[in-house]
Amino acid sequence: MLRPTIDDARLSAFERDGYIVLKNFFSGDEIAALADCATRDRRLDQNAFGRSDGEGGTIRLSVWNHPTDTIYGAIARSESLVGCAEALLGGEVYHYHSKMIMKDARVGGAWAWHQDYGYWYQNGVLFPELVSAFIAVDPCTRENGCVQVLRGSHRLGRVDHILTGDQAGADPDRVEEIMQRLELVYVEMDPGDVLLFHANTLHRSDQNRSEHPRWSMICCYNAARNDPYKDSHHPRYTPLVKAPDALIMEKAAQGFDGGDDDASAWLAAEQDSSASVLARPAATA
Ligand SMILES: O=C(O)CCC(=O)C(=O)O
Repeated sequence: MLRPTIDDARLSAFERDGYIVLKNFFSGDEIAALADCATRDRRLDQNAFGRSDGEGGTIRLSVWNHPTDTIYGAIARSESLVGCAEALLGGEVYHYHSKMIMKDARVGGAWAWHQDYGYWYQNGVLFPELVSAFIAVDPCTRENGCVQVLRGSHRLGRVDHILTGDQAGADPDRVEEIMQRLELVYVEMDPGDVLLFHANTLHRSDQNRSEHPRWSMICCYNAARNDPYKDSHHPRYTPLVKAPDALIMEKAAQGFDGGDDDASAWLAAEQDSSASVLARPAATA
């Protein structure tokens, strides 16, 4: 299939807005295979953890550092997707981690306004030269809590983040002011669409109170030249071996039954510590 690529117009849009949506990046077959594998994958479920959203809901997600020998790894290593990350970051990238956000119908939690670099800064990453590829597994709508972005917010630089519930969120006073000046965009997506966003783009999403799940897979890439100066729970530079896109359907055909689980691949809740080193706001009387 002919996938969208990063041409000059898209690169300019990304540089101006801090995000870009590539429609129909993954085919109907590929995304159906991903959805099928993910919903049947016991290991994804067993390794999932919850994070309180500070609004009475819980976010459920699974996180892994290295692309595994599965359909998830085939997607994260796919020549097309990695090619987009390279084009946006201007050079070689490596896999920083991937995650599945399982925002289930009626109970899926909200995400507070944040910049990913607000967390990753803590991990010894010196430049905000990272990009996240948010892959819609289900339709993402306003009703089921699609991602919202503040257009152009990547140009603010890094905003201070504080803990709310178990989540790090950007300083709310500052966000309130920023919202007066920047456009709020609800990024509604169809399955197979990909939202690529800059590490300093402010984004959030509402709880899912609808009858429809909103699962998504996010692959995060760091520029190879931006190797963190210290160890953290996410990897330092590790060469990324790109794979032909055709591997996605090959891996889908292998399914998830049997096979060895690489227990070290998954991150436990207590290891996902980018947020927890941040300060809580001072208690008020
Ligand atoms: O899934 C969402 O709605 C947002 C996810 C997100 O912001 C993140 O993983 O950093």
